[in-house]
Amino acid sequence: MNKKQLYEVAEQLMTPGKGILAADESIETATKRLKAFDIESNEDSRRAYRDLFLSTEGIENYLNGVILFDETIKQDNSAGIPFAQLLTQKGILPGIKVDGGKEIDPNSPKETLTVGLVGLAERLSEYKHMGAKFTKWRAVIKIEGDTLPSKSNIRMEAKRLAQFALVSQQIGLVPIVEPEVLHDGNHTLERAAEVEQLTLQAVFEELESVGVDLKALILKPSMVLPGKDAVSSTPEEVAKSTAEVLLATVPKKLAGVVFLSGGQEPEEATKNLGAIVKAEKFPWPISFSFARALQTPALTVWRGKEENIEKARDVFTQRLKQNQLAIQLD
Ligand code: 5MM
Repeated sequence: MNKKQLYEVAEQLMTPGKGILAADESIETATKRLKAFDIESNEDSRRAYRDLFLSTEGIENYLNGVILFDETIKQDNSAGIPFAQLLTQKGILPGIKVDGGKEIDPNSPKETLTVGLVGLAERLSEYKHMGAKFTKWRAVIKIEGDTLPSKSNIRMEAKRLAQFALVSQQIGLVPIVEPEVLHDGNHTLERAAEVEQLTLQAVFEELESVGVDLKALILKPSMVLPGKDAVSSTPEEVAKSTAEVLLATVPKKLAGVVFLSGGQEPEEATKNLGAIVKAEKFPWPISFSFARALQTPALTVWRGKEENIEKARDVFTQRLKQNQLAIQLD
């Protein structure tokens, strides 16, 4: 493993003033997103969906990286340029989601565990040859009353995230670990903070125990939010809780933190991001790695129609600009 190259990629991914686009929805999730606008989901419509965002002019002014999905990294844009090459030409680092989705947790059937460790090293080598510079693995943590998440589920997810990160660094790709604490339910902000803290504690214990180099690792956490069926909190409250949890759990030497949007309204995610960034003086760079909060407004305009592409791309660029403004420190 060439550490210097890993550090350079991690630093490039965290270049101040820009973020990372998560264009890595699995076929199942992409189908759900397209169906919501009556767009049929097939290989070509999913390619057109990716092309809408990735071929938008000027995205390199807002993005350091884009996370792709397996199908997408093997596809071309409408001008016949492979997506990974297109991004590289724009000076944006292409990355790849490498988890294989979820299975039922045998110890706690209401919870899931992320799969994909079998054959991971081989798959990562292939993606590296296709131009990927970084990887991402998502674990899903569900809150239900005081009983979920179970301690064993958090521990198993943390172990798998650590294993993924280790293999990724061994192959020469910078890992992004994404332990997503779901926003679903009616839990309080305090309960969300408690679960986020337990989760991040376990994740960093496992990362350190297998020897992952934190200087070549990026964390993609949830913001600390009350459940979406509970009374919402102000951006200041969200920022205070999120900052407290991160400062208590995330080691200083980490390369950076990029938040997911987690199904918040796009504007809400941006406001919360802006409040978090300004809440404290953090020891690591902070930015965004949104999927829905960047893409949904443009998808609403596009609706799969050629004649709407230009307008949809303007809307996407506006969302990128707003998030860029949110992460600026004055
Ligand atoms: C939580 O989802 C990640 C960030 O997206 P949001 O900003 O919309 O919350 C996202 O990168 C996610 O991991 C991918 O879309 C893959 O998700 P699936 O469910 O398709 O594995």
